[in-house]
Amino acid sequence: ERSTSTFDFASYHTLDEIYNWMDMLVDDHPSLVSKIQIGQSYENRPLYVLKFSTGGSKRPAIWLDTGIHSREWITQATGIWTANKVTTCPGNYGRDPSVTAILDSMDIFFEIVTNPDGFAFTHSSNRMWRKTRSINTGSSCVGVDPNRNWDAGFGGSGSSSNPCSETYHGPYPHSEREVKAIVDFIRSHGNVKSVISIHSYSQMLMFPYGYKTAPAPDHQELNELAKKAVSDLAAVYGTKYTYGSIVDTIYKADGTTIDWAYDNGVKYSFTFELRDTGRYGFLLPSTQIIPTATETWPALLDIMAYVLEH
Ligand code: ING
Ligand code: ZN
Repeated sequence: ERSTSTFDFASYHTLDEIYNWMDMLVDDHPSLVSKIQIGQSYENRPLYVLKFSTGGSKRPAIWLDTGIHSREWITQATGIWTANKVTTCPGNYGRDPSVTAILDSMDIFFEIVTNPDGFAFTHSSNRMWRKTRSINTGSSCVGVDPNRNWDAGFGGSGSSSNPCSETYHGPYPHSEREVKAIVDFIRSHGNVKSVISIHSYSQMLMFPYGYKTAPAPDHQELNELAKKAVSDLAAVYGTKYTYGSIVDTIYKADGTTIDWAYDNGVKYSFTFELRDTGRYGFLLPSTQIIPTATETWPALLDIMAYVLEH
């Protein structure tokens, strides 16, 4: 591959292919996109973030992550399509008025392969791997759930203390390098206004809280924005999403990304569960990559445009 114009967005790709594609994207759009490394994974893979920026310093920022659960392949694939969308006409910076307005005032940080060790393992050994690949002292079971490892209700009943569980919270908050790298990045940046963390599957758009049933102080506002976003998503192909707080919409979940973000001052914190509702689940056919990404785009734009205005 020498150029992003020949990359196959309708197929699932390996980690090496995705990391090579990132370099092509930066090479093709150097005034808009750069690649930063925010840390290293447990197995010492680089943790890369694409930065979309038209200038300034520490502009208000949107954080997006896909693939924190490695088996949720539709999310990394949607991430690739979306990052490309921001740079390629139509609908890109300089052509789409809402993308242009967003990037005239804000930066977007996009971590596409948030759990690279797990992702490599889904290709090499076990397609259904979800967690990190950390070795757990005193257990033969590997990995921590990186969506239970954040310091927001850490260790509660919506997570497991058993290292063999798919929802093992880990030995202490932010024990996972993949999580700590994001915590350190968001803290040191200091001007992140929105965190959007993308999972699959279930077709849901959720906001805090997951660790408690009490509504978030901004519940009503977040609910209205989620309602608009799922409506605009459904307008594309009729795909129905439910929405609401995590605890009301899916289940009690402790130590999640967006609860940590919200409790650390990021008001517009959302999490998507992309297609489908279970027919294929994590094994969503690659024919659905472009339709999934296409319908998700207006929902993402709704959130980003709203953050710009508030
Ligand atoms: N489900 C999510 C999980 O981590 C979720 C649901 C997402 C809860 C975001 C809280 C926040 O259990 C999947 N499929 O990962
Ligand atoms: Zn997930």
